[in-house]
This record gives sequence, C-alpha cells and structure tokens, in this order.
Amino acid sequence: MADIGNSGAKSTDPAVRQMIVKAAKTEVQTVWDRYEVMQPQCGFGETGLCCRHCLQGPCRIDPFGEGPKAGICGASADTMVARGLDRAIAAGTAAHSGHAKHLAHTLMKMAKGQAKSYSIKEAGKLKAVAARLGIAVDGRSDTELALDVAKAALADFHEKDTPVLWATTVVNPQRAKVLSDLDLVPKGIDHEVSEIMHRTLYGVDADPVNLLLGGLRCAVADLAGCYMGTDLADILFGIPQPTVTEANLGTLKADAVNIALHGHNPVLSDVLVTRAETKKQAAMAAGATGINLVGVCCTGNEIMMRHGIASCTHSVSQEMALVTGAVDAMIVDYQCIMPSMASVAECCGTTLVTTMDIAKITGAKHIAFTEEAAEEKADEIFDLAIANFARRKGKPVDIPDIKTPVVAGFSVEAIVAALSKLDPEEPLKPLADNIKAGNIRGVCLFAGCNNVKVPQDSNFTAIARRLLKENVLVVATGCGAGALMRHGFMDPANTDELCGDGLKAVLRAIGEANGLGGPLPAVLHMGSCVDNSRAVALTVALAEYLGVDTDKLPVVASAAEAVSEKAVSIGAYAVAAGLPTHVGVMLPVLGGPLVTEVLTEKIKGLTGGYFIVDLDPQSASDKLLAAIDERRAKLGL
Ligand code: NFS
Ligand code: SF4
Repeated sequence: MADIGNSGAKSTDPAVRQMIVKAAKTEVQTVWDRYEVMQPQCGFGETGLCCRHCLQGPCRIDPFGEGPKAGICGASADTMVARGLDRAIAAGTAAHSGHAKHLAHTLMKMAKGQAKSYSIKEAGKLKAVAARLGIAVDGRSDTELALDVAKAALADFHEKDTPVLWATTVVNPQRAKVLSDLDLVPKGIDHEVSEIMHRTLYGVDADPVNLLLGGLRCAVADLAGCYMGTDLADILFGIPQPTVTEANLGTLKADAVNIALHGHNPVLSDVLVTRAETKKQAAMAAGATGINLVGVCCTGNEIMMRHGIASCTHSVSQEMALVTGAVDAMIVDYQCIMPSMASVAECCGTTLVTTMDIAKITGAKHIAFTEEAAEEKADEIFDLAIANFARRKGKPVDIPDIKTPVVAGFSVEAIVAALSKLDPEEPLKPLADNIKAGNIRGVCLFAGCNNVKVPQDSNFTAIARRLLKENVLVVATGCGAGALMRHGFMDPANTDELCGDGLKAVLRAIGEANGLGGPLPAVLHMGSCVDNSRAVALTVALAEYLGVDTDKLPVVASAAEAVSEKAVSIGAYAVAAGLPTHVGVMLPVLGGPLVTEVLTEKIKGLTGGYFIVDLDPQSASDKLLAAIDERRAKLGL
C-alpha cells in the first residue's frame, strides 16, 4: 500500500497527494503501489536489450558482462534496440492515425447524412484544408467539400501513387525536400505501420541505421495522422479559442452528477458536452444541483479548449479522480486508460463505461458508441450516471479543495488572431521581431505524459520554470499541458512572476492589445497530443515567414515525463522536423551504442533534429537552452 509519508515522491500536485494518502488508508491499490512491487525492473528491458520477436526467444543481450552479445538468430544489440524502437513508433502512429481515421469516417457519415449529431462547425477551415490538399473549392458546397476531404483522408492510409498528403502539404518546401532526399516521405499511413511490422519481423532488416530511417519515415506518417486528427476535429467541432476555465480535483462537485470524460477522441465527448444541458432537469429530479462534466487526459484537453470544460486530472493520477468518491461515471473511449480503472471504480462507487469496441475493460460496463446513434448513446450514459448519483447522494466524499485558474485554447488560428492585433498586415512579424531582438530567446513545446518513475509533474515544472525565466516562449500539449495547468502556469495572474523580463513584456503587449487588461498566460495551451500538429504548424509558419527551414529555428521540444509509445512517435517526428527533442525518462535504446549515437548526434547531420535523453531537469534545461542559443548564433542573433 502507498506509503503515507511518501506521497511527495509520487506527485508534486497537492490535490493528488491528498488522494494518495486516502487511497492508502482505504486500501485502494494505485499505480504507485504496483510500481513499488515491480521493483527492481529488468535492466535488459530498460535498455532495450530484450527481444521476443520470434519463438526462439526471449533473447537478452548482456551489455557489460560475459553474457551473450547477440540474439539466438545473431541479432546485435543495435539491431535489437532499433527494431524495438521502430515497433514503438509504429504503435504510436497506429494510435494517432486510428483516432484520425475515426474522425474521417465521422466526417464522411456526416456528409452522407448518416450522423445527424455532427455538422460542419468551421466551413472556413474545411475550405482551407481542402485547398491545401489540392481539392477544387470554388462553387462547391460544404457537404461536397467535406465528402472530398474525408475521401482524401481515408486515401492517405493506403499506399497509392501520390505520397501522404497530410505529410507533404503540412511542411515548408525546404523541409519537404529534406524529407524527400532522405526517403522519409510516407507512401501511406497504414502502409508505413505495416512495413515496420514487416521489417522488424524475425530475419528481415538487420541494419540498425536502415531500421532507424524506416522508423523515422513511419514517424512522419505519425505527424500526418496527428495533423489530420487536428484538422478534422476542428472542422467538426470548432477551432479552439482562448477560454477561461479551471483544473484539478477541486473541479468535482459533491452535490452534482460528476461525469469524468477520459480518453482522446472528441467524437463522443463533444456530443456529451453539447447534450449535458438537456439532462439537467433529470439530474435535478434525482437530487443533484446539475451535471458536472470534467475532463481527464487528452479528452480533457479537447473539451477544455473547445468548450471551457474543466480538467480534473491527468495521466498517472487518473485513478485519484475516482478515489475522491465523487465521480458518478467515468466515460472512456481509447488510449491511456489504465485497466486498473475498473477495480478502482468498483472500490470507489464509480461506474466505469467503455464505449469503443476496440477498447473494452473487464469489470467495466460497455455501451457501444456509434456516430449514427450518438445522441441516444449519450442519453444512455447520462441516465446511468444520474442513477449512480442517486445511490451516492448524501454519502461523504473527499474532494480536495484545490483548483487553479486556466486560460486554454491557443490554436495557431487563435495565436495568429491575437498577434494580428499588434500587426494586422503581418501577424507573425511581432513574434519574429521579438525573437530577433532577444525578448523571446526561443520556443519550447512541452508534450507527453506523466510517468510513474518521475514524481508527477516535477520535470515539467522544473524545466518550464527555468526556461520561462530565460525568456523562452512555452507552448504545451497533452498531459504536459495538464501538468503545467494544474501548477498555475496557465493562470495569467502568475505570468509576471514566472517569466523573464523580455517574455513578460511580449505576453503583456499581446494580452493588452487583445483587451485582456493583462498578459497572456506564461504557458500557451495548444491542445491534446494529436495537437502537437499545431506546434508543428506554428513552427512551419515561423520558418516560412523567416525564409529558413524548421531546423534553423530556435525551437525545441521536451517530453519530460513520457510514457506512451505515442510520445515516442511524436518525439521521432519532432526530430524528423529538425527539432532538438528532450526525453526525460530512459528510452529503451541505450543498450545499443550505435543507435544511441545516431539518435542523439549523427541524425543531426541528416534532419537537423536530434534526441536529448536527460533524466535531470536542470541539466536538461541547460541542454535545451544551449540548443536554442546554438541556433540563434547560426542565425546571427
Ligand atoms: Ni499523449 Fe494523451 Fe496523456 Fe501521454 Fe496519454 S493522454 S495522447 S499519451 S498520457 S500525454
Ligand atoms: Fe531472439 Fe532473434 Fe528471435 Fe529476437 S528474433 S527472439 S533476437 S532469435
């Protein structure tokens, strides 16, 4: 059971710490308990030197001692780790693009009149995306365009004559040439995932560098999947705009029907958000003050940035939402939902509802969601949550009285609109000028998860604190955004205290030009993990404005507490896009000396990007700042 005195080593979030203490007292087993009994973890696996790709295995390679130096088939340490990394990239790519494919099908059904709950929320973006893809726009109806965009999206999955459009049309021409020269342009998203599975099969690709290049091409397919996910979600559900809301466990309400939405795809959650009001009476009839929707993980980001719904918690602390005893129903779709949620839900009186046929959890109730019957399914979910509230009503709950104000929803469109208040003709000019003048030293994207191996949020907050003081503009997505919002980094009241003088002045000037009467928040929330595409879009726009390639910009990325294979594929496409990319946990590649050297150094000569693996937040900050300064120097700044 959790060590009550040790909750600080588990999470730096005070609300989460309170719930860790409660979980220990009430004997609810948590992720931290399971981590403890897992110790010591296997050193072979940790360094990537374990292979199970065939039935002769498992094989393990001993990097130091007298043990084996090759697998039974003869695979070297570098081949083994490169194959493992490639499969992680393929899994991440499959997940992001599966999410995008789901949206493409939804758009298609909407256009064919088969999914009445959905509509085109952003006709302007639909046109812009269609034009970018080379689809004829003039004189055509939104429905026709939606159908063509959905078809183009689905066509990007298989191998065809033209390369993946969501890869080639989203980068600047110079980057497109780099990718093409290195044979990193994906032919089809599913095709690349499938090819990785082929080349990492027993007895296929055994050249570590060739394997890594294959992995990078798959990562560019992952960028395509993410970008498509963002584009289609914006068309169907709206382009995020800055919105004032809150985050942390204190957003739960003892006397309301609390429904936590967890997972990733807005296809379900957006319908629940827009229908919640119609169920308010039913909730009140059951004795509640109303329905209180809160988000968890990336679904939380999606509904926060489009509807201002509060985020309850993120990633490693997802169980703690239930430990409050106040969540009547948790509705999940897919990705990052710990299977343990079913048993924690049982202990804590929550009804856990799975909704996707590819993601069922033993012990959860399954309501198969379809776009055709979205409202019906949503109502079924609300009724179930209200019934569960009726059972909970009057029983004590423990909701930590902790929440932070958040300004979220900085899509590229919103950032450009805010900047255009400073320069309507050339909105990017104020940003570029401040970078040139040194008021903004560089830009850092914080992305990725919380990892049980790191005291929750400690890497994110330490690195962000340092970079902000050094005038680095910080944008954030996914549970990295979650971490920073729960610690007050997205509350404009803290901007002055968090930022260095140059950055502070810029954020204040933009805020005031936009009538906010104060600065923008220190960290700009760009959305969920698929929305790392937004960070790429901003980088590409800046590169085009300055007339240089993306690898010349003082832009870096950090996945300081990464968990998911999705974080690995995102990191790899950031490197393909030319960014120095920090990872704050051990990557299972360190057992391959050549692979490690390629990923952290040699790749720089190819894409301009590279990985920085550093578990210490202070030295990681030093390296990120050095990377920014190196690029500034080369630009003559
Ligand atoms: Ni990203 Fe988002 Fe969070 Fe990590 Fe999971 S929710 S898609 S993978 S844990 S940041
Ligand atoms: Fe071992 Fe080679 Fe089989 Fe992997 S593929 S388990 S290294 S024999």
